[in-house]
Amino acid sequence: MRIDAMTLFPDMFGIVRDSGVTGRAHTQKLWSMHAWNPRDFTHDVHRTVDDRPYGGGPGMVMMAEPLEKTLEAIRIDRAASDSQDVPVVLLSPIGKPFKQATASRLAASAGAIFVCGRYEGIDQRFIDKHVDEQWSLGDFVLSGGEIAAIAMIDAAVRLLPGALHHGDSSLQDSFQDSLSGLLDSPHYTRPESLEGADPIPPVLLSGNHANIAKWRRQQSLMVTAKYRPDLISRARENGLLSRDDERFLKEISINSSDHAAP
Ligand code: 4FN
Repeated sequence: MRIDAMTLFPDMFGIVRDSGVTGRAHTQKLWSMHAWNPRDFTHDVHRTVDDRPYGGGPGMVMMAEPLEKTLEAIRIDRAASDSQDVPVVLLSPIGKPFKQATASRLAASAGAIFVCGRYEGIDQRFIDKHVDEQWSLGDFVLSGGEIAAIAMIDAAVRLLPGALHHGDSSLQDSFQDSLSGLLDSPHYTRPESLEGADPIPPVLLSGNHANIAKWRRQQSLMVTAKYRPDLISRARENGLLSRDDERFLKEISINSSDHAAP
């Protein structure tokens, strides 16, 4: 997978290229990261990439031309190596919500070209001509698309085969799509006793792996039902809940309701 990003702050992408799981995957050449600065595709002495909005108003708008030249350079560079065509993705609050399934699709693909906006936004003509998809992380104001792009790249790269050395631990993580669709159970590590904290659930020290698996599943169901009941409904719709799961959910919903027997 090859990721290209158009950004006025290419150094920001060092975070995902060089750290942790994604950094190791990059060293292993499981993916590559190319950050391109539209400022490098200007010709005036000030290296201008923005201008005042037509119609007036506050702030500045990213000009189409430096972005078009950057995109052209990316396409030439991609053609010189793998040549696969990939979508141009704009990170934008009007975009489709980025989900775990979106991360899986990206990870299974040849990559993407991310356009990271700054200032008040981008000349609409560049978007209309060149952008294939718009993705969003959610409804909040960012000062640029970079942090959103970095989050999405992280979510995709960790899914690449071989990215997680401890093979199946991604399968146990929260939100691993369609495997359970449930939140993770709590984790504990040494020391066995911690001042002022409850003891570690004894089942985890029992060495009985069937009981441990059952406890973890029930914890997942409990945490999910409490904090993200929407994910329980979704897991049910996707056929991811067993009859044991349903029995357990019924049990905890009865025990947690306030209706005492008359
Ligand atoms: N943001 C809203 C409405 C209108 C604008 C914004 C906003 C960065 C270039 C876009 C924001 C949030 C989630 C990219 C927000 C995201 C961005 C994202 C983003 C600078 C223009 C801008 C929804 C809060 C009402 C700034 C809300 N996921 N504009 O933040 O790129 O990907």
